[in-house]
Amino acid sequence: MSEAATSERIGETGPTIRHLRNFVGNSFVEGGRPFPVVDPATGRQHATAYEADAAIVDAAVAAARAALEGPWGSLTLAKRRSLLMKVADGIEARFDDFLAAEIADTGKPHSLASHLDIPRGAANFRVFADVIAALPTESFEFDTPDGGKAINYAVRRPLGVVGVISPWNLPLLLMTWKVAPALACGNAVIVKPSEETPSTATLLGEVMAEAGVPEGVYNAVHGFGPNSAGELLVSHPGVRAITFTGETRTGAAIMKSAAPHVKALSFELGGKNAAIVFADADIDAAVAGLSRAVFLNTGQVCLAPERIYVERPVLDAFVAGMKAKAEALKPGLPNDLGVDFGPLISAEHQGKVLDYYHLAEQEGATVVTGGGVPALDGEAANGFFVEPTLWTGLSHDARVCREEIFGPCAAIIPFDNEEEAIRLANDSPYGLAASTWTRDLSRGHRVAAAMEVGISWVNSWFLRDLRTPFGGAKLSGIGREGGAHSINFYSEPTNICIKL
Ligand code: NAD
Ligand code: 6OD
Repeated sequence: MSEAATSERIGETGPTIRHLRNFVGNSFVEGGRPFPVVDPATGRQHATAYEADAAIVDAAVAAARAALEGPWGSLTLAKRRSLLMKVADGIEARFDDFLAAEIADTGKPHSLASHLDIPRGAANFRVFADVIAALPTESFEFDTPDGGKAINYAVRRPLGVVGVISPWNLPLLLMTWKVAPALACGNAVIVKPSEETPSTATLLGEVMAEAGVPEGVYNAVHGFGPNSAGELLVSHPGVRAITFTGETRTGAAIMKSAAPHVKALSFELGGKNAAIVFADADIDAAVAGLSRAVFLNTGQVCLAPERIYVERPVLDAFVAGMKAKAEALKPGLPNDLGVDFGPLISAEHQGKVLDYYHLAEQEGATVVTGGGVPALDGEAANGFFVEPTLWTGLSHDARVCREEIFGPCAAIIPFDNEEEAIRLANDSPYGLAASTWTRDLSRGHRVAAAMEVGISWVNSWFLRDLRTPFGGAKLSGIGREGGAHSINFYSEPTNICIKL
């Protein structure tokens, strides 16, 4: 890394504005239009990132290609796996730097980033280093028409240069969830993190270089979507595949840009997830589990339920329990003692969520709690906070119950029987996740399997085993990642048929 071109140490504290350069071929490169990166907890700029132009994206693609044709392409699986483990070690060795970077970009509470985001960043590399080692390839022996025998077996080749486009809600977690399996399969990647949260992708560049990952294997370009780094990456003829997490309509735009080159696509998109609480459920457990589900990361989790269907006899008890949990949350600055509720990502997103809060009232909601902006002192007074919010009295057909809000809010709606609950939960253009709460084992299996979603939890939510298929049905995605599913996406099988 050249001295002049490295980013300033991201872990520094204080009023310094950090400079987040594009990372190409294991160096931070000069150039690109500067844009501000804002701390959502205070509304203040904390960094300047540099928007990659066509020349920088071209350079990243060239570096990635050179890596594939050079040392990376000929590395043994054992050496690749060992490098992935070193990257995981590197993230852990610089845990505090990653924590500071993620907190500065997102404003999320220290307790959340330190327990979820950063540990998962490291775990993603370890898990996929193990998955790739344990995965068998298929093999079939068969009788040939001439009375002889032949054997088929498949070998996996990398796809080539993979573009990773990630969102702002769990920046390091969601980016490494794709980078790790892509590298395990021997690809080279170009990451385009969200313009709101470019810090940890930049820092990961430093860790990759420190771990000894060859030049060009990991590149990070900054910028926006349309007419910017995102679109340049998606439409680049040298990029073979795009793996994307974000909004459904962005996925549609990416499909269009990728179409002329018939790129492989993996999409993890938006949701309008349902939870179902039966009268036989452990209501305290349902309240604990679903209050976490609705409010974790200020509701900015794609899997969060924004519709909760509750069997009528336990409606009042459930609503009272959820209200108490919402009102116990403490909003504020990420590092302040006891703070467990952060801001939304931007002033724009705060405006969008508050518009839905107003719409809910216009659509006839009873506001159980919240509905506005919390009164905060000091620096947090300029942060992009909203109150945790619950509604009753909304019709299942209300816009608030059909459109993804991506905020800390949910509508609680009564139902009278299992069939009605299943029908209401499935009546959505989205199909990402569901969460069913019951003590009846048979009902748990039955209802979970009836959900038209990619991930169906029973008596839990966001309980993750990274070997399992992850993705969405309907408008919530294309394909599955996780375990062998990731390896299948990030590699190209070649079947070899040998006449014996
Ligand atoms: P977004 O779609 O606005 O942006 C995601 C990324 O795409 C960003 O890096 C952005 O710069 C880039 N982008 C935007 N337009 C582009 C274009 N035309 N070409 C190339 N790149 C483009 O999403 P967001 O606001 O960052 O994230 C929130 C959304 O992500 C929500 O809808 C949420 O449900 C979804 N999400 C889904 C999952 C999942 O696993 N299914 C996980 C997290 C978030
Ligand atoms: O846990 C994961 O692997 C994952 N992709 C989570 C997505 C969360 C959405 O916000």
